[in-house]
Amino acid sequence: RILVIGASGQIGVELTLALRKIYGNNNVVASDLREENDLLKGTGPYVSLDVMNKEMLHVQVIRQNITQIYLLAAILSATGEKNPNLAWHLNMQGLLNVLDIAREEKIYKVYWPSSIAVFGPTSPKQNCPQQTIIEPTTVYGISKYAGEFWCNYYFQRFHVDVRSLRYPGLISYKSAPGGGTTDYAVEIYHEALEEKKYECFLREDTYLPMMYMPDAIKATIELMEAPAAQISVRTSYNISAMSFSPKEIAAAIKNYIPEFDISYEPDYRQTIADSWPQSIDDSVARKDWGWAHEYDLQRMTKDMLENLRNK
Ligand code: VAH
Repeated sequence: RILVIGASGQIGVELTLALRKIYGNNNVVASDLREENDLLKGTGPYVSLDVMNKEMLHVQVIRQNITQIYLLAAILSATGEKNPNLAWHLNMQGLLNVLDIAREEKIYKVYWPSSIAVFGPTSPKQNCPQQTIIEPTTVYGISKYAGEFWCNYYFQRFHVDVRSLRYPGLISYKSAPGGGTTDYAVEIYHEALEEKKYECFLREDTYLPMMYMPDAIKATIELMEAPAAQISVRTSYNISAMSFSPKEIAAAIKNYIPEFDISYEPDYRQTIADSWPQSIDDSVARKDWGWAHEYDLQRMTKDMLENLRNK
């Protein structure tokens, strides 16, 4: 059975629903510190779980007959800069608790997301490669990069089959994002529909690597289902779909809501965004396990606005 930790978060809700569709509702146990997200209610088992409580986590893994763990609980880049110690402690200890239990209980597979936030100002800005100079300047990026090496260590030393993806900024309509620098790209759709205007916390020309949630979920499932022999990267794979700026996403929205107006008030998150690459080279993931994205900015915008209107 699969345990999803952080199941009520932006990725967790959609990943839990996708996994339940594939493996059966009762075979996917959703868990979070927070209460069950409404979209999950009635779709399968839910347990309250604090990933920082290693003993409780271990009890649940045994009691629920868990054979795979997806660890999504984390503090993201913007929130992390306000709470550096908590971000480091949760992001790092949460992963170490899961990896150690996976080793002890011989868990079949573990998934843990990294992020393009591992890259820093000294990494190439365009087509940032899988391996390059990587000097993160946010606590979130530091914790994700350190986590990548722990994943590789547990694979090499203890043969834990842990797999990871460096997600770009993720955009979705089913559940709210959780304190990231790329959250503007989600907020802008809601505000465009509700207020016909949006005050963006990044400069209009801030290009960032982004991906629509259906592509991120597809990549996660495909990575986890790929034969182990095809996995050549045991830190974390670059994956990418598109890059755009606030100006470009605003223009895409204007095609549907002509009166939509955007203004710009950069805040502390501008410094974080400026430290990241503008585009990512994901050729290793495409070569190793056939990764290919399906959504570009236009197709995502159409889908986002249609679904938010129906909500
Ligand atoms: C964040 N959404 O903004 C996350 C992600 C690349 C961005 O890691 O922190």
